[in-house]
Amino acid sequence: MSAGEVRSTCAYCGVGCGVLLRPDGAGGLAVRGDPEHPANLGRLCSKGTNLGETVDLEDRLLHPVLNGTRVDWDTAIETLAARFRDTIAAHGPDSVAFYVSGQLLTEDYYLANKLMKGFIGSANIDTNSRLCMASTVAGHKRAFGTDTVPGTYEDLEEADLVVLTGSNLAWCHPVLFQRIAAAKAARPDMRVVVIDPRRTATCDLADLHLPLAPGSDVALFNGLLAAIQTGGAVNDAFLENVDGFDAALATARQSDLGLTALDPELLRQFFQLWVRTEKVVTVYSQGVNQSSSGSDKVNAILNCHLATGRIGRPGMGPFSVTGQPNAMGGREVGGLANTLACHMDIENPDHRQALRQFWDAEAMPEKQGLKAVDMFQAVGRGEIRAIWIIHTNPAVSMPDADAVKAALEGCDFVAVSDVTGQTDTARLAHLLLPATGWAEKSGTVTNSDRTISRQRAVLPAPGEARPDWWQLAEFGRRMGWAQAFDFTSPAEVFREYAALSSISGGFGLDFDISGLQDLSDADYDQMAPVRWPVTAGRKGGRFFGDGRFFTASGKAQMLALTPRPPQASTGKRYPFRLNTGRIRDQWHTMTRTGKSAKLSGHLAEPFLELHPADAKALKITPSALVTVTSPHGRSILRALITDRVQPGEVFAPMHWTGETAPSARIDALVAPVTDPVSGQPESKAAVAAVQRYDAGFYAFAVATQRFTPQADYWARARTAQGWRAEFAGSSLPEDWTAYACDLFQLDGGEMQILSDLRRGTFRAAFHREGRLQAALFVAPEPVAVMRDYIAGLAGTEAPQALAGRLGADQPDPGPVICSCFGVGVNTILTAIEDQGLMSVDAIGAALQAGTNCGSCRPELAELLARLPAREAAE
Ligand SMILES: Nc1nc2c(c(=O)[nH]1)N[C@H]1C(S)=C(S)[C@@H](COP(=O)(O)OP(=O)(O)OC[C@H]3O[C@@H](n4cnc5c(=O)[nH]c(N)nc54)[C@H](O)[C@@H]3O)O[C@H]1N2
Ligand SMILES: Nc1nc2c(c(=O)[nH]1)N[C@H]1C(S)=C(S)[C@@H](COP(=O)(O)OP(=O)(O)OC[C@H]3O[C@@H](n4cnc5c(=O)[nH]c(N)nc54)[C@H](O)[C@@H]3O)O[C@H]1N2
Ligand code: SF4
Ligand SMILES: [Mo]
Repeated sequence: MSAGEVRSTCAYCGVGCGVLLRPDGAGGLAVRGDPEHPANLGRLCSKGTNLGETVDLEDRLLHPVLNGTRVDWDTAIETLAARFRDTIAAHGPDSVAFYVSGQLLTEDYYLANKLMKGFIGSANIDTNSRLCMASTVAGHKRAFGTDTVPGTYEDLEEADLVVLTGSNLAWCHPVLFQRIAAAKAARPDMRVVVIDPRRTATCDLADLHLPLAPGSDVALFNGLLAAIQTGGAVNDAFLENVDGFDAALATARQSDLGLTALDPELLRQFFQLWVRTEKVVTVYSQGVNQSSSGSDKVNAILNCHLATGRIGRPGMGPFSVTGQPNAMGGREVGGLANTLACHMDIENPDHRQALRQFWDAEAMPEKQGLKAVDMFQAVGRGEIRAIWIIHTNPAVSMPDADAVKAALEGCDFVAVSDVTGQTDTARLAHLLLPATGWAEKSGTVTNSDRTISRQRAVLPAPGEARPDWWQLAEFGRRMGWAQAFDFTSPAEVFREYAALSSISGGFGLDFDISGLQDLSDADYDQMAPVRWPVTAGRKGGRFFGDGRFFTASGKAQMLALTPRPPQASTGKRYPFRLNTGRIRDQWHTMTRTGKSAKLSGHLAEPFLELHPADAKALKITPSALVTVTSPHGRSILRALITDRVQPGEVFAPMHWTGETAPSARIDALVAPVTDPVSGQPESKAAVAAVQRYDAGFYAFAVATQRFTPQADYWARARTAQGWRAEFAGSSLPEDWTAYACDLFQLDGGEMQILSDLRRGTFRAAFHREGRLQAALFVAPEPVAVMRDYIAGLAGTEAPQALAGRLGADQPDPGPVICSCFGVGVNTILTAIEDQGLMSVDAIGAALQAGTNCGSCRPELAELLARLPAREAAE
């Protein structure tokens, strides 16, 4: 670390990479990976690398707003407390709710939970982790007695076989992917298997890819359990510590492997590899959790590790990777409606009593609160009359999102704490509370392997923004619980929390960080990353290698599991299985990554991955738009025709919103169907119909100022010089010139027009003081212009902008693959061809692509593989 740098943690995923931040004194931030952080050892992915592009104040919410009017904090918090107080007085504690987030810091989260469960006296606090980790939490608790991740990141490198199931690690946990890739390069005998209905970027590392039928994971892992037994890999000694083996095996044997729709030879190879390899780690994520059988999928995986005793020892174990930066911390503080703080149980009277005493709590619920889907349905029915939403955007990210929107529209009182007022959810709030953002706030987060890291404020709080923990503590004081919420710093909150964990340790539970309860403010300031548990006698390490579990009997539980298909069946009306998920360079609802031009260049538009055979049958041509309908909603997306998806299956990203592409809010199509055990929604297996969207026109536009097309379909993205948008409509405007003037709201300046009404094409460019302000390209078919090139012209002289492309001798670089150096796909393909490049490293040497953060390396490998008769070498 050099002078002027501050250690912190990346804002995004659960890998929890350490970053070194250097403020430039003008609001900007230089970011690099922390070589000493155990999660990343200096690496960062494209999102972490470009954090500096997301901290400007554009679109920030800078003061509280009540019913559209700016108010001071005193009025804001008093209103919030009064509305909650009155609602509770009239309708009881269960008529209010908090909906929070796995992106809150531990200190924020702890206070939210303490408020609701200890003082309001309801358990109506749930979190977006319900949409994310709930099935894993349920699976862990059923098998282990507690929600414990047994292993550590080092296991991924020490394993001889890494199985990645329902995880697109290359895009969603890129630094872990890079760590595995490096381990495999060093030890080529290491094997990687990817289990995913889609062929993802992660498959570039795979020795085997199993494109299983959506939702068929239980059948697959049941088959594996049976193969473990026939293959002689059952660990009888370890089974002394496990209950339920016989029943689990008997049920597994009856389960039909045909449900996976996998080639028997592929199954044989996978089973053989797993059975024969002692050091195996099974990594799983949302393809497992987000399912109506999510908890069973988790237990089916755990069954195999328990039967073989491959758990909690170096290089072995099941490994649930967490999504959000503090998804793990949220589970620890008891942020879910069915848990208590420090992994204690709401149904356990001893746990409740101990917590009540520790908090000197006024009122404690005895039963679970409403889980996310039920919570918003209760809002819709008017049973929950006041809700405070903190650090999450449910009007976009919840299933049946239009119903969630309608529920919030009809709710008596909605408060939203966010860094921006420009989200689909914030627009529905009566009260908006400005939160300090990632680089402006301090606290702790816990990553996927139980490592607690400090996040540190390096930029001043803008305007009147206040940290989430402060908002919660102040609310608690205004509610009349002055002593219980008398916190003046995150360090004080952390000490109380660490002290509380000694109680759960006393109950013999896993989560115990009592060794950190006496940290001074200075110690907390300096705190280095540390893996829990942290007690007088123990620091970090793995769980369960010793065969001791946290169930009443002390033994692990294997479960007998019967496969269930996704809840909705495809049929004549909705023939497609709609899968949803993430792309490499955007984070969820894009409120932060969407500000970065570099990140927005990778995939600038929402899309639907569709198999070529289906596209052909539906007469959908490349780059056409498609209408996707489900029983719950409708959307319009760009067709991306690819054999990465199977026939009958389609995939759409979850990121676009009313702010960026209103017709692409994909959760409007997802049914509010949940896993019966965990309450986690089935976000990966909706049903849908797909049709060609009959566009009367297609358009592409760039401008230096933000603009919003009026059209059936539009998608807007940031560029280095301004904004770009794709749009399309079924009917043509009467006058394109008037439309263009209206669109860009430019007055004055010069306008150049190139219009061929017979062919339906129209082009306009607006210059002011010799610089291009805006340009519009319209055509009856998807507009063929060099998009990145035109986007780069905004703000320059650009006399030939209307040509839409470089001269014939200058090729189109194509869409960006490497966001760090802005290298386009065509540039890479041409270099591969012309220079005979044979490896990802050779591409890096020739073009720099892939040599900084490395997030695009899987895509570079795929480009190499695309060219016939070549061996792609990573
Ligand atoms: N770039 C980026 N990274 C992120 C995030 C982000 O928004 N952007 N978000 C973070 C968060 S909060 C999370 S939770 C993680 C999520 O990380 P991942 O879970 O890796 O990401 P997803 O794309 O949601 O889904 C993973 C895969 O599950 C597959 N899948 C679908 N159905 C099934 C099935 O039935 N069985 C199996 N085995 N697989 C299936 C999908 O095809 C998809 O490729 O990512 C984190 N990292
Ligand atoms: N169809 C489908 N839906 C899904 C998923 C899927 O795979 N498919 N995945 C689900 C999963 S795993 C997840 S985790 C969710 C994520 O979904 P959300 O949590 O709804 O998505 P985010 O965009 O991360 O929302 C975070 C919000 O917090 C704001 N914010 C940023 N920093 C701060 C801060 O410091 N304080 C406060 N108060 N606010 C801040 C941001 O501006 C943003 O509005 O989506 C779920 N929904
Ligand atoms: S892998 Fe990328 S997004 Fe995740 S914590 Fe590391 S740098 Fe941040
Ligand atoms: Mo998540």
